[in-house]
Amino acid sequence: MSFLKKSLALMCVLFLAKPVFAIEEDGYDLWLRYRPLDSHSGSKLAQHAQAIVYAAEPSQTVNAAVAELRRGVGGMSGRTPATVRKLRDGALVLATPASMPALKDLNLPMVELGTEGYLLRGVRLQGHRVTLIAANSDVGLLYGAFAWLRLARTGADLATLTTQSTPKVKLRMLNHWDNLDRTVERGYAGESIWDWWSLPDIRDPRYVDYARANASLGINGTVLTNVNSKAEVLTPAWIAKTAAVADILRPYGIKVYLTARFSAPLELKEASTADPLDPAVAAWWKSKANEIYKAIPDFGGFLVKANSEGQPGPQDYGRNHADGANMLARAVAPHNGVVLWRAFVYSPESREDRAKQAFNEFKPLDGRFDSNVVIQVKNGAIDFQPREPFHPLFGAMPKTALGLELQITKEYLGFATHLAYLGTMYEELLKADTRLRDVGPTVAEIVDGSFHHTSSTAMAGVANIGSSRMWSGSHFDQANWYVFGRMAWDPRATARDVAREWVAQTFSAKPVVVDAVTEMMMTSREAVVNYMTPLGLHHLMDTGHHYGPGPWVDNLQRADWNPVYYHKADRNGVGFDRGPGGSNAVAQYAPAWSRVFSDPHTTPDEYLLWFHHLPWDYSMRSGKTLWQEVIAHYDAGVLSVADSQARWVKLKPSIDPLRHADVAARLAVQLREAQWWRDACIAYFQSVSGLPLPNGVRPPPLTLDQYKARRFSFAPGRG
Ligand code: GCV
Repeated sequence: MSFLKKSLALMCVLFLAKPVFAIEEDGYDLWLRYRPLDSHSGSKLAQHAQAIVYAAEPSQTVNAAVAELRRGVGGMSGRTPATVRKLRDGALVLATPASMPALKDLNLPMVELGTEGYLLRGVRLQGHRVTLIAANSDVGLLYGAFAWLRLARTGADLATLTTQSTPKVKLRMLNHWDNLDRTVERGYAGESIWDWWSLPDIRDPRYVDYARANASLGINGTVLTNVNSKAEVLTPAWIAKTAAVADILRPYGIKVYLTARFSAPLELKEASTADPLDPAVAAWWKSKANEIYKAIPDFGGFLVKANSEGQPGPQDYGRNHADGANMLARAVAPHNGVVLWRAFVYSPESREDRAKQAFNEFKPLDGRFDSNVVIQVKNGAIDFQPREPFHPLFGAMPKTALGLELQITKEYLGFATHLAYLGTMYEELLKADTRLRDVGPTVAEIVDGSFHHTSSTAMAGVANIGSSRMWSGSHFDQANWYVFGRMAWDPRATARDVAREWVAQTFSAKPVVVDAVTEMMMTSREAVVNYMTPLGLHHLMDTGHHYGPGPWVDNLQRADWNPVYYHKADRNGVGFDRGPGGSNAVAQYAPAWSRVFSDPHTTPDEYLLWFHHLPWDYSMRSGKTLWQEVIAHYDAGVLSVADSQARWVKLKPSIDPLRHADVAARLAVQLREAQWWRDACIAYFQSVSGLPLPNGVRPPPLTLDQYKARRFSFAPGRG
């Protein structure tokens, strides 16, 4: 063979060996990519979806389900199924008892499915072998269609399919912290997705994709506006804009909600007070609710932040949270609306440990809220820190509907630049045993209502969605939206399973990719805890933007806004004493936990400095001193990011170049910033402890003053 021929042959081999990615992916398609399967899998898939059958006149929701199935099957197999009315072999059949009376011959467990559940099963129906997607409602069919596509994408055997699922939580909601000027408080994904200026006339097609993505997870409600939003959102112009969004989301089973500023009647100059017990105020809210429901008949209701961080509330008039919540609840009750009233409260005047205040205010009100009020409680008692013990209100209000609020956007876990998969954090919380009995209930059993037999159940996630092309600011942050939705549907889902299915749909279903990326995700949150706030430390971030370390900050107007309030580090030790000799926050937990948390020797290491102030030479379970252990955790956090970075490099041949490069760039930033957190915190704690660094520990490269001098006027996410 001539040299030229040999070179050409070699080039051909190299070209063929290199994976060819059909398109550069920018992340817009999320986990709903439906890229072509290999030809064998593609034709197997097509065999099970030779046509889509719906036997009755389709609603908008059924049309959405059919369109998704056509898009998905077409994308994955190259063959887009026709939509027909009559049964045929190999069809995918969408059926409710109303659309197909013959369903009853199959003796399916339809009652178990409730109003939103679905069932997927290969059956013989009137002589035809078909795959059935059955539900009691159109939205159940839509959820079933998405579930079937998910299973197809993740390699399930469609021939032997038999599965059913019902959501365990009734309200599965996103909370947008989006302002009316399109800034997003704690948003790291660009401007608000809601283009308020152009609504209601211009309806961005992206809203439909937003609805599809949420429906694919079973999310059925969205609060469009920030809990700190202006009262203006309740004026006619905004109601019209909200109605336009509601029209787009409705076919996907998603209701819209708005935030209600408690002082709205006063601020809009339509009342002389906002006192909830004043009949004129109650009448104002009633008429406002009527006005909204006229425009949006299925409006979900209001989310309220009251008497918290400067927001107005019933306490401004000497009333309590129940007075305020019930007054609003009565305005929406005739329309089946709900009031989600947040328990995230801490007072500017109180000198009580901030971690205790919500419990102190809400626990005495147990049983005093109307049935359409849900008290929305953050996962922990401070504020979405990388790790917090579960909020003591879970289990403490048996006569009240308690909803769970999680943060999907990563205000305290590295914004959209750090890779931190929150599935493990959510799972840790949901599985936490409240120990009200010898064993259980878990937080999940409180939240899904199974323990206290509550019917109004809710899980809300503070959205990480913006107008960024990749929606959540980074590819991996899409996984946090995804896992929130999957766990709101089923709080017992595991972080690992959800990660695996997300990776398979988002990057590739090849085991080498799924295994490696899942591993990166599963270790990522613990890495962040370690390089930011190990061993129960919390609230060490810098001021305002909350970007980067600021353990030295001690000059903010309110004591409980300062990191020094939380770590209390000095020459003698570190940590917040919440035991019986300290703030006694431990007493807010069930006695079994209270005992465990009262003693540093029984407190789990991960909560040690949350509950105890301990000397630097305190002897840890590992045999190290506390000082050595703190440093070891900081180092472990940095190392873990480096490991993930190395794993990602190896995946280069299996991931499309655009997304691979973007993630690689972010991991490089994360490694640099993990190092920065580690160095700055060690420099600070060393300055207060006066201790030498243990042998072999690398000293921070800069002086403490140099870390303190860093300023970030450009950091995103301020409200
Ligand atoms: C929407 C924290 C955040 C605020 C947020 C608040 C809340 O304090 O930093 O941006 O305000 O929580 O949950 O209300």
